[in-house]
Amino acid sequence: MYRELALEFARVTEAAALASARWMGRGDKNAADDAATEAMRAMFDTINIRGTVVIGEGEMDEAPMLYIGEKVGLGNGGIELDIAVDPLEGTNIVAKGLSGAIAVLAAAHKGCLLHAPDMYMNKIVVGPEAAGCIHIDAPVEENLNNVAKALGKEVEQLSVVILDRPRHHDLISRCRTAGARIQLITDGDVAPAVATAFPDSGVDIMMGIGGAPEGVIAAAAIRCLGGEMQGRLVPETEEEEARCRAMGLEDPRKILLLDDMVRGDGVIFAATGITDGSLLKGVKFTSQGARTHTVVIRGRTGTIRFIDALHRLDKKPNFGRGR
Ligand code: VTB
Ligand code: MG
Ligand code: MG
Repeated sequence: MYRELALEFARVTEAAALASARWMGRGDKNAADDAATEAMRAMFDTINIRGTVVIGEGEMDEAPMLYIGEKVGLGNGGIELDIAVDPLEGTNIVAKGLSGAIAVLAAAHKGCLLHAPDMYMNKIVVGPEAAGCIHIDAPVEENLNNVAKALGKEVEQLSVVILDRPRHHDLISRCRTAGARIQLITDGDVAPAVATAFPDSGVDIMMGIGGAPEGVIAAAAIRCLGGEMQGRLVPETEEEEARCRAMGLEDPRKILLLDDMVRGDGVIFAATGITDGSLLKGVKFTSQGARTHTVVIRGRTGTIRFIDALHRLDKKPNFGRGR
């Protein structure tokens, strides 16, 4: 994977973040999502790659842009890549002006990303220091104890991120009984999953059931960062089970390890904050333009770049608005 692409992909998530940040708190999640998607789509087509969206905004008949199977990039002779996108991860977050929305993508060599269908996935994620200390089927108390030990902390000092949903009632109460601290989030489990790999982020573990596409995107980052993630799809209908089989998973409920979700280290992950979160600051508009905060990670070398960018919107009136 060419290293120049890291900066190109940072531009792509910056554009999506800038576009959707205009919709913060305005109560219109679809407008925020459309703006992000359009800006991301336009910026992709300035890059010399032959990309195929494998995780995107839906199937061809339901999403006008960045649908699964769509080609992105300039095409002519560029490297062939599979791309997973979530132009606005956390539509409700932006609509309400809450924290933790990001624009995010992961790119890998063709065939190296699990084509996760749009269904639920049970996930458990930790950073490098606690890699090897979790098991998705272990009792939650055991995982908490083992992670605390690996991080040199008390269970009472751990911080666990869980989506605030009725389906997590039992998980939440068991974490509380064990004494762990919890951050319940309204939406957006990708950013906190990635944050587990940053010891000063305030997130030690992310667990619970969220989107499968988001699971694979988070797995790309965790793979680059040397953390550990385990997942299990949660097909809820026979049709969903059939979809799992169609994508090559004979047992739809098998445990998915990092290798099953993201193969090889030819991976680039990029995310830009839209609203403030544990990993990234959100977009800020000033008299000078706009400021964005992005992280780009390359699997090959493991280099993590945080990019603090000032965008002169007066010089680029269309930047972040589609083109
Ligand atoms: C999950 C989670 C996402 O939406 O997909 C969630 O992974 C949807 O879950 O980060 P519900 O059906 O319980 O609302 C997000 O939170 C935002 O896209
Ligand atoms: Mg989205
Ligand atoms: Mg999402």
